[in-house]
Amino acid sequence: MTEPLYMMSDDDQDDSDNDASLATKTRPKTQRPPMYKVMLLNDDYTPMEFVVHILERFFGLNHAQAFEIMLTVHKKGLAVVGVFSFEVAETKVAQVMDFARRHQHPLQCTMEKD
Ligand code: TYC
Repeated sequence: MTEPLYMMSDDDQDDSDNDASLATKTRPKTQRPPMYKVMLLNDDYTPMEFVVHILERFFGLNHAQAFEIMLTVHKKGLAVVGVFSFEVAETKVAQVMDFARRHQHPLQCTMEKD
């Protein structure tokens, strides 16, 4: 049975199963913006507590979450810190890179399409 329009989930964008005889059930396809992963990279010099601080300050993580992600980067080489729109991701990368540079740490932060 076709779900009523008001019960369709956000990601159910296909209107092909709607009853085309009811004009009220047609609607234009919506476009979701592409999302970008922001990643931190490991290095041998940036202090662990500095990375934890960055994760709390710029990504709104609590201390335990920040410590966990920092340890993942330390052990695996990199980790995704969050997924954002292009402009928000770009801003986070710039904030992290600027803060690390001002404190003379070689920490690297990058983004890539999700
Ligand atoms: N590997 C660093 C150290 O041992 C810690 C570190 C963690 C550095 C995460 C960067 O993105 C990073 N001090």
